[in-house]
Amino acid sequence: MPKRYTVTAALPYANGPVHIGHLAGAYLPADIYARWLRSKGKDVAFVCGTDEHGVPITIKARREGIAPQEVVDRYFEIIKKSFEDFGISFDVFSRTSKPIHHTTSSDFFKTLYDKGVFTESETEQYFDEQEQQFLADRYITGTCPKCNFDKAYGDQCEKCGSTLSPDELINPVSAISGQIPILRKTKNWYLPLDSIQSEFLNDFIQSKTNWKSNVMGQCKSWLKEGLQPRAMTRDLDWGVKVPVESAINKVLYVWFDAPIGYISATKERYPDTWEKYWKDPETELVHFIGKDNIVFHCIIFPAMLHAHGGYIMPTNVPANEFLNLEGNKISTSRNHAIWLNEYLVDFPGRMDELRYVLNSIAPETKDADFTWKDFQARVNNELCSILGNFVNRVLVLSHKYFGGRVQNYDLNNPLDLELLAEVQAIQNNIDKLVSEFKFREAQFELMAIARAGNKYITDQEPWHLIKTDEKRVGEILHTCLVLTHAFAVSAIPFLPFTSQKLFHFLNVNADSTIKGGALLNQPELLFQKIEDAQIEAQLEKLKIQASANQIQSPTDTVKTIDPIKENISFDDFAKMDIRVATIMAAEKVEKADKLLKLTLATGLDTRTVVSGIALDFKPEEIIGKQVCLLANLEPRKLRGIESQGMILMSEDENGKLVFISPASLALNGATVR
Ligand code: B3M
Ligand code: ZN
Repeated sequence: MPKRYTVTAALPYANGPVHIGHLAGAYLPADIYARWLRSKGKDVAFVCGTDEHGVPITIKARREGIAPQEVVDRYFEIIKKSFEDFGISFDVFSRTSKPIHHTTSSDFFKTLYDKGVFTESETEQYFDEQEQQFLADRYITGTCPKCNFDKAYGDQCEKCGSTLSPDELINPVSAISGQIPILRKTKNWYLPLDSIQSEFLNDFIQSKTNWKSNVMGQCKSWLKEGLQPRAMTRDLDWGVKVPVESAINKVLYVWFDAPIGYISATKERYPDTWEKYWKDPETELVHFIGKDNIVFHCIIFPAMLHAHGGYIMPTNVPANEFLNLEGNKISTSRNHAIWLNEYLVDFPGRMDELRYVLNSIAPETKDADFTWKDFQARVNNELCSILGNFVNRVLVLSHKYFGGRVQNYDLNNPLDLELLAEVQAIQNNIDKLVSEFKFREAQFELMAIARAGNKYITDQEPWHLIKTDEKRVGEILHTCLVLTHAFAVSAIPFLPFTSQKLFHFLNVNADSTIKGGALLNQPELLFQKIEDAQIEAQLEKLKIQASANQIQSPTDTVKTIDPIKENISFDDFAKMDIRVATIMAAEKVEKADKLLKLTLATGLDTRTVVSGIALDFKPEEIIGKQVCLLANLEPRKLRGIESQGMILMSEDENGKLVFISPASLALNGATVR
């Protein structure tokens, strides 16, 4: 039995809030595991924090005209609060911009450097002269040499799926400035993954017999292809400075410093004892991540730790697949997501409901789909009708018949002993499943306790028996209370808020038992039904988010050109009534960063249109502008304002919006065709 556990959850990038996909993918399973270990009395360090380096953060800052530090300060707070709100029980939630992390990761690099681990190599990299910076692979676009798609990225073609390097692109363009980049020489330090593979990684991965098959599959395919040396430094000015004198304007590769962030966070929280969590062979190290992070945690980080020496290796990396939303990929850039902070505005206090549903459908072995209808069904049919109903009946009857006093239970009654033995068996099974990272099945088993209780009370019918055998009713309710307590104990990792409420109703804590003569507290309803109207409102909200985004630049992706849609008839086209109109007034929509409320003179009427252009235009700069308006688009409410039509927009190469306007003054109301 290991002495202690270090449990990590992927450090989220501090360039946006967190959504249900993040929660289901890494943070919820990690929290379930950490809470379960603690409930078994284990020594656990559950560490996380924000990943505050990397190119996307610098791009976002540039687009918003602020410093990267401001971006990460903003999202650190939002992300931290979401996790706290949902009861993610980190022992520390740090950030990689903290000095302790800069020192820790810089020292780590220096150790490898001094040991001669890195190979130095001078290469030619694309450099954007206008922006005076080297370009990360993702920020160079050009034509794919394999399929001719003209918006391939420097690291990958999204059309044919080939892995590329920037020098393979035909006609490369900087995605930051739109300029043609030049090649410039630069020196970087490489981790020789090829030699570390033969010397260590092959055996390391081979020895992992209990890793999930989705994780093992990816690892084996990387190793089979053969690893290549990978640069651990980058030409950038945002990040941890490379601690080598000749390195000017270079920082550590974000994937070098980020995993060291787990170590820095542990150091911050346990300055005197952190080493036992990272260096004692009796500690188990478990990383919870999404599938896109597998190579970094299973191959590159272990290679770094091995090259450094003195550290333990991950015991397991139970990575999850992806969660989709209403049948489509969750997308930050298209705003197709349920943001945790927004969920709590719409469903205040209902954290366990989301935890429950996300864990019920967790993408443990394959991608899964969250739908609002399914959310409603699971909350109403499982949490309300089974668990809530059972607990309510037990507590209400205990108060009604016995004034909330627990009656004495006859331990010799075989019927009830059988039930409690069944519960014990279920609890053992839950432990087994959690220890194997099968949280979804474990929670299903947890509900088996509630189902067994519900069936028992229905079969026993204490409401009939009370007329003839009060003593027996006391025993039945005592049995139900013992079962409720068992449920509450086993529910701690999954439904922490509910479990607290149950302990309160039962007036005992997790370690004590239900005793005859004890007094219960007054119960309240555990769960409320989710109404159809609430679900419809959420579905409508997703539609609005998507439509407000259709005409607005993605803020965190490089612009790609959409393929031509299917042919339509002229009649289809003629159905659209597009008119010239002039913007007479414009103002920001409160609490919606992206929306402007426009007043348009259409030649026929004056109307209001809500448009998702506020990130690219200030109200004052567009007044008086002639635009094209889709005038017969069905009116729709956006943030409570009725929008009567849609302004036609396009984008420039950087994804900034541009108006589709008449080339010279046209008549308001004139038809566009
Ligand atoms: N920030 C990537 C991600 O959020 C990255 C994880 C770092 S874990 C050390 O997917
Ligand atoms: Zn291609």
